[in-house]
Amino acid sequence: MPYQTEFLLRAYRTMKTIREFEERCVKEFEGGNIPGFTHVSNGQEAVAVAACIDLSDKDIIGSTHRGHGHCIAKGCDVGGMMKEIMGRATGLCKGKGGSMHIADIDKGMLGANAIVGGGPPLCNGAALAAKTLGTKNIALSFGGDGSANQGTVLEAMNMAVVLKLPHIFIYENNGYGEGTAANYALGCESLTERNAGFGMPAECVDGLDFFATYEAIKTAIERARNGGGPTSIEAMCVRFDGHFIGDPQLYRGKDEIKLARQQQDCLKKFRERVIAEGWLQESVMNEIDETTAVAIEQAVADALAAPHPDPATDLLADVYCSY
Ligand SMILES: Cc1ncc(C[n+]2csc(CCOP(=O)(O)OP(=O)(O)O)c2C)c(N)n1
Ligand SMILES: [Mg+2]
Repeated sequence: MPYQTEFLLRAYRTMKTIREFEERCVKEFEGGNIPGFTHVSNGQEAVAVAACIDLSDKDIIGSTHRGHGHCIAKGCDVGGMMKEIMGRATGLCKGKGGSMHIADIDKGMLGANAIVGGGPPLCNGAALAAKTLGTKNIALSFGGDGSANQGTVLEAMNMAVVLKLPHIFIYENNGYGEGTAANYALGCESLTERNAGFGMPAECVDGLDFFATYEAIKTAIERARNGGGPTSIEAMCVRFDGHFIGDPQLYRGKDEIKLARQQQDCLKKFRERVIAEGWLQESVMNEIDETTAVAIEQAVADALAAPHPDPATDLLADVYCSY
């Protein structure tokens, strides 16, 4: 068997946790328990988990506005995340960041980012620090197909090549940037070919296939750790929900979402593959489904019971530094 059982269980458990977390975020948002804007990543779980499963807490990731899955894959506590998203004082960022600003430096999670294309430049910094200090750690930035057209991102890719930085650029191509089709917004045929033009290895993978995505990213991580510089990986994937929760999605085909859930579900594909190969028993994955549902239920109950920040003491705390 090419993969250890513990690895496969961890991959499935993490993907399932993200799915359960995101589906629950939709429900809690609709119930009025989550303030602000929330972007969920259900459908894209395989990419987040394949990218982070081999990283240590000292490796850094930079995320996006659609970052819950990246946080969970990097090891952030789901209880602390749910509290954060609900704006509670005991959340990962004391309830002040919310869905789009979750960060957890102890886990190497540099931050979700409301600025599209904000992660790659920040990760260049983390990668340059790792290279300068000789730590062998790497940085990995996530971005969407839309972010790939941002000037900041193009500049970051060029700089990463010039400085030979241990930085992996992951592009989650879910077909849309807000309501604009990815292939309309891209000025050339292939994002991957364009990224290769910067002078780095660039690969396009089926982001619904955990194993294909994992193998491509594993090679990129090895290259980065061994001084081989950056890599671009475009992972083709599907967004099951709207751009944000509440998006009417009038720009999508009539049955597009229904068909995606039926035919392009990375969790279903993972289950089918591991059962067909005889790598995992179905009953074990069913047990994981049950324990995951219980864990998310608990995270929601705890978050709803958690205190809000106190404006009298917390409003300006951590806003200004004093020297
Ligand atoms: C610099 C900047 N420009 C525009 C926006 C508005 N905006 C938020 S999300 C988004 C689309 C991003 O698309 P993509 O990178 O494909 O990510 P996805 O939402 O599909 O995950 C845009 C344009 C922003 N937040 N920041
Ligand atoms: Mg997109």
